[in-house]
Amino acid sequence: MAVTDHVDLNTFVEGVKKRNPGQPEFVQAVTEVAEDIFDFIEDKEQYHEAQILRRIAEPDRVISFRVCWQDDKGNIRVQRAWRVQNNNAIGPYKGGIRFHPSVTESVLKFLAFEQTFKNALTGLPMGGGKGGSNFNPKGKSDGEVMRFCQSMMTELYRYIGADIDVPAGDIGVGAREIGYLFGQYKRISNEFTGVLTGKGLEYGGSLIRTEATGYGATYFLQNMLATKGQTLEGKTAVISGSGNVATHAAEKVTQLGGKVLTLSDSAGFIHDPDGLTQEKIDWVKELKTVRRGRISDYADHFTGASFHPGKTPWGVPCDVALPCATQNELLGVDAEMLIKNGCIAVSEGANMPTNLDGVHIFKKAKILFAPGKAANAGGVAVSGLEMSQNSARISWKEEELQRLLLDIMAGIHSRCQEYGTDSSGYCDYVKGANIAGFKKVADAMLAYGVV
Ligand code: NDP
Ligand code: 2IT
Repeated sequence: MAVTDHVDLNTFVEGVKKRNPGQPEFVQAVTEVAEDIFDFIEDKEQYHEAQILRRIAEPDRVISFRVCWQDDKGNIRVQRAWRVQNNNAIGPYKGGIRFHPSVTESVLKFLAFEQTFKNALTGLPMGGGKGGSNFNPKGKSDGEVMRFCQSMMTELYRYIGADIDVPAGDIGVGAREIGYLFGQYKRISNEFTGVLTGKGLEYGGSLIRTEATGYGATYFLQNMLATKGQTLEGKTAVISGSGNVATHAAEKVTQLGGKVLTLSDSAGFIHDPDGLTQEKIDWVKELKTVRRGRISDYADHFTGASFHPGKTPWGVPCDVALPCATQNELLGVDAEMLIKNGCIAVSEGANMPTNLDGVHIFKKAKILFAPGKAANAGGVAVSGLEMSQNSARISWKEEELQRLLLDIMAGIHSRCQEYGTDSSGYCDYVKGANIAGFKKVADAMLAYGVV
């Protein structure tokens, strides 16, 4: 067959920008992936000819809808919500739902795009999707959150299903919200299926799903350190966020002998030079999931700790860092500061927390740097195991699930090494993750022909 014309990286990125105006997060995520994929496919005509990257970077569909709900005072409130179904070449669409005022179509498209590669990396049969709303759960009563979730599911249920699209939690969506969403799905469809993951243990949830993302990001860090003959024992760690991912990363780092110095939320960070203990981490979990308070309270409660309003924690000297809050929370200047202060490894618990400048700086300095699509895949991996358990109507034991999570994270680490290691032995984990994730999805798409 004749070799077809193919565009270069710059033309491709310009095209993505032009077709997605006002969507900087989406353009950023596609650019980062394209930088690596263009190298990889340079001599692989079949991927160019079938326009594979161009197709993965165009969601299968974006469903956009209005969600009306009534607040406790009787006011009618109107939110926007979306489900982005990016790609189902290797399995049903799969990915979380985010409730945060910063949610836009661009944010969800970037997350669904990233999820496609992440899910492929897990080795489990899951496509990529993401959903969410600009609803702000902060300061809302349980009743308000319930009414919002019910109203959202009343529209969303048409587009999802155990073999179609399986949402889960993300920022602002935890056990409480999944309960309300699942309850409404069951009520209006009259079906009890594994349509959501992250469910409560009483109604089809899996053991260790809550812990899986933070634990997985720490296991990935452990795997990276092991390539340098190092462990977490005695290492200082700086962590951002104080939600599901951050608190469980802090727990695992502490269990493995590391000393966690910081946590944060959108108002600032706390610095505890004595290090977090299990008791302190449990206190934060209770603060965030039951009392729904602010991390600044930590500094009032524990002596020796300080609160730094409006700041991120990257200036605190550390051996390892785990950004676990949100996208673009670690900038080029922060990356430089971390390196200057002697940080040797960064494992992204959040999705795209490091901006493009920061990624380039980490790569250039050749420190151990794990992108979110590899490091935080433990969460969706255990979601995949929850789907399997639901289909088989069984529940696996905790030891079995712990072993599977460790195995899956080690598997992702070796897939990154396979595609990311250069002749000098340096592993570019970003490149490795992008290529390994791309290859699996791309080869399935090639098999389907033009669809
Ligand atoms: P949570 O809602 O449990 O916690 C989010 C944390 O991040 C809170 O401390 C929150 O602070 C902070 N945060 C949120 N938005 C911002 C912002 N714009 N600026 C500063 N801080 C912010 O969410 P998760 O822990 O579940 O998610 C954290 C990250 O991990 C996200 O990037 C998510 O996509 C990713 N992730 C989550 C997975 C999961 O299984 N839950 C799986 C894989 C990735 P505040 O309370 O002030 O808003
Ligand atoms: O970003 C993510 O991987 C998640 N929020 C978890 C998705 C899932 O389906 O468990």
